[in-house]
Amino acid sequence: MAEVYRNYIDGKWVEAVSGATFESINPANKSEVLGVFPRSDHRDVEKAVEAAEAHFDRWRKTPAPKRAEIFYRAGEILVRRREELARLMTREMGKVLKESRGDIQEGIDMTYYIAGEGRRLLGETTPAELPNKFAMSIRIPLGVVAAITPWNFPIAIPTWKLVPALVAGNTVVFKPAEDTPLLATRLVEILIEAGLPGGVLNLVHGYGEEAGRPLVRHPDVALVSFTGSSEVGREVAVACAENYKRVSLEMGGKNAIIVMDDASLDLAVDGAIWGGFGTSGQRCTAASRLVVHKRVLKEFTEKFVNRAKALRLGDGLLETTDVGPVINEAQLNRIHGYTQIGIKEGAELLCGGGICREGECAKGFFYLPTAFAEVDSKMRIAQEEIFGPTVVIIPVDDLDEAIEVCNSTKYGLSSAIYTQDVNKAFIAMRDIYAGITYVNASTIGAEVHLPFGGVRQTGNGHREGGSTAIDIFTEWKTIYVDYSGRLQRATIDA
Ligand code: UN1
Repeated sequence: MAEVYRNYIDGKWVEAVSGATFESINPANKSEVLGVFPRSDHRDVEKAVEAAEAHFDRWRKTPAPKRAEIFYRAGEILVRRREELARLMTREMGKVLKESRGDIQEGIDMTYYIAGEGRRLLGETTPAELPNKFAMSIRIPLGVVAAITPWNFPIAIPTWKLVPALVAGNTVVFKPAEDTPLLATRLVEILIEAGLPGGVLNLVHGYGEEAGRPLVRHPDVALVSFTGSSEVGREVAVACAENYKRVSLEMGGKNAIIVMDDASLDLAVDGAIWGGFGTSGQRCTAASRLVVHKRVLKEFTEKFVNRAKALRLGDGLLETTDVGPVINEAQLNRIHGYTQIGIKEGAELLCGGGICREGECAKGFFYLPTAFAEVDSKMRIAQEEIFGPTVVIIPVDDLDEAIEVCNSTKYGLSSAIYTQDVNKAFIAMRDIYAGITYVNASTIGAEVHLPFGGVRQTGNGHREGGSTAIDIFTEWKTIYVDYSGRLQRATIDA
């Protein structure tokens, strides 16, 4: 019997009001149920928002360095439990163990990094234009923050949102993806163990339509921080607009690696394999387009396809596995649907292109690493985010064309160029329109202390991580103190 888990509302572990539940299963082995979770609806959301609202005043008045101490302790617990959590992550989400370890490490890094903000949360002081007057700006929290997170980084991405929101003095209602509720529960348990007071962070499990939607629409939620698909992100933004709510969105990508004719090809192939098939391509930063100079197209393609074909699919817990399963059946079918679209569009299938049902793979949701050649940049497989192990190769004549192709989707998260020519590298850094550009490295591997996010339909102008993380979760307040003891009129008396 799988263990039954609960929501965490106002400092108590509680069932959903309806009593309904859903299961979390192992995508590498459908018959393994990791837990049973409350299938929450608007009633649970209302209780959670009410609790968060009730605790806001005390939490915001707790000195920020004190708030932050909790997160240093949480970081220590994460370090201690890294291996256990990584193994659990691989079972719940599927990615191979070394990537799960990386996910936890990213969560640790973000937790420590943002805990440091407890002793900064910097504002500005600047001279006033009038004598005997003081001017400064400070950051203030917003109130109740809704954090809605995806399944592909079950610990890292929640830390990107929860830690800065809480260190800045907000209270939070956390609605994690329904595919990875167990890891979300573990993270909340760790934060409680570290000393977070009940009600400051509330956890509501469930589906987007039933729990996410009422959370986003709740009038007492001040800010929604969402990571997920562009379709859902648009819906979130529209709902927030109706109530003048703050919203931070981190959505899709169709990231390109440009491979120039002077590139170190082996290095570029390494980057393309890692970026394209790591996490089974289920990263918003995945390298799903390879934009390759025609002079090296044949050699690059050969090397890339040989490597792709040699990747071993399987349970991510096994040392021998290179690529784990995809998250669920719906995604598996969606990915396969794109293979059929690619074939219909006239692209040449080089490898993969099918669901793997052999041996151990029959137990889970496995898709063969897939590559298409002869791809035109306008094809749907070159434009739409597949979120699976599917990579398209687009030939180009020169750097100008490569950059044009790179910039030709509605997204703009990550990008990369492989070249040995410093001039070309700098042109790419200047002209690729994206939130992140790598030179001689793949499109994945963002570090927590730099801004993370994208242009166009990838985001809405915010950046998680970096010094910019705090901007999402605070408002600016400008303060003037006049100590002259008389009426002084700015812009008039000065
Ligand atoms: C995501 O795919 O949603 O740079 C985030 C990377 C990771 C984060 C990815 N550090 O690929």
